[in-house]
Amino acid sequence: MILEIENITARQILDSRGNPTVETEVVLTDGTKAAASVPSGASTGTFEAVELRDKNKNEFSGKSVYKAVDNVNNIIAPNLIGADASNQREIDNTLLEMDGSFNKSILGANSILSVSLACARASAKALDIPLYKYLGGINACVLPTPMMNILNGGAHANNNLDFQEFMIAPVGAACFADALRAGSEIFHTLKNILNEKKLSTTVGDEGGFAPNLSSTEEAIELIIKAIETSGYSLKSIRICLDVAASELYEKGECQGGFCSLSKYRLKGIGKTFSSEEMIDYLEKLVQTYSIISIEDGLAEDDELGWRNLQERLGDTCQLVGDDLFVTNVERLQGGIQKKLANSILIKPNQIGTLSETLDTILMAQQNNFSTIISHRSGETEDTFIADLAVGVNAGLIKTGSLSRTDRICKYNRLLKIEEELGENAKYMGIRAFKALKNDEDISLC
Ligand code: 2PG
Ligand code: MG
Repeated sequence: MILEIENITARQILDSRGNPTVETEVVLTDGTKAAASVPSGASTGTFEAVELRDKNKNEFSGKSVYKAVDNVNNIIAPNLIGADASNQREIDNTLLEMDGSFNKSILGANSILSVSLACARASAKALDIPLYKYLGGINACVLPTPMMNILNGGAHANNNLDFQEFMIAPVGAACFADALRAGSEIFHTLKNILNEKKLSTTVGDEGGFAPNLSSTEEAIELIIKAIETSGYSLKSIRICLDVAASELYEKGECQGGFCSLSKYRLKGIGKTFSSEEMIDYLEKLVQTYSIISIEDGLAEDDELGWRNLQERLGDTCQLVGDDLFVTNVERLQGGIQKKLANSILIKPNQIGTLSETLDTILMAQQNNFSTIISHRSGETEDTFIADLAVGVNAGLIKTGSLSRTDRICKYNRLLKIEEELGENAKYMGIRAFKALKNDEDISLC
């Protein structure tokens, strides 16, 4: 059966930050219509595929995406009309060939991804199969353990927290719905605690609170208080961090035979660390607070540092490459060979097509890396990543805090999927964190 593409049209819409992004609708000859929109990052990795923006200062501060929209409507669409939308590999290969660059800078990863995802969604709809099942078949059954970002800092907030994300993971929950309930309760308790301390309860880009605090430690201790006050144990709710260290990194420069050392500048706490000192600092945090996951603990360029970090903490903590791997199969392969990390963040718009995203996930899973399907800080109401997480049995998802619909819609989609799978749904809790030795018996309270 061929699911023939009749038409493809893109438009410019706004994301959760009010910035333009691309939405593409695919229409099949049987009348099926489906759309997909793409998110946008703030702390983007240097090696990500290119997000095409018009850079015309007079429109949306240079952020409009009319060119990307035009590329879909006038270059991509004519080449794909008549193609089989369910032949994802062929669709994606055609998109890659049409672009021809190594980083999708010609057509733009935003235009390419919107088409790639819309084709998958249209095919699922035409076949009357839920998207997660279309992507993963009868084996798609694992509901991801959510890593919920309840305190925002770094590039996602205008407070003084150096680290970007302070997350809670309900590893002791019996199912996804219970995990979400725990997250919501802790989020609201944290709000009360911040209120009592006369700290700000306004939220950052991913819906987590963004108060000014004196240190990373203070942020973690507030979260611990919120967990315990909500009646949960620190075994069942664990803390995860995204340092987003590329944002803190100042690479050493060489001039006239003299080289300055690379360093991490933590303005919030007024400290500057070498790579080694940064690792010492992270190790101390892991030991003090039983942190189970650190994303981008070091910068994308600090390869030697990553190797040392993995050697030091790789057996006790999930070490996640985000800017380091940018969902790129070649960068991941290098990272596996060099033993740089034990986990990868998966953001489809970092690489630009669904097929390439699936290739990277497969390589990670075959090499015992945990996979975390992730949103971007600028999101839309599109819930594709929720279905993707279940479709590939990723085990983990990162899609923000417990407020704002751009984040919550993904959680709500997962609730529905869990309901639909019924007894066949599996929630792995702590076992999704492959790097940890999970012999503990953990229940929620
Ligand atoms: C990250 C992401 C998502 P951004 O660093 O992991 O949380 O942020 O989309 O800004 O890159
Ligand atoms: Mg990150």
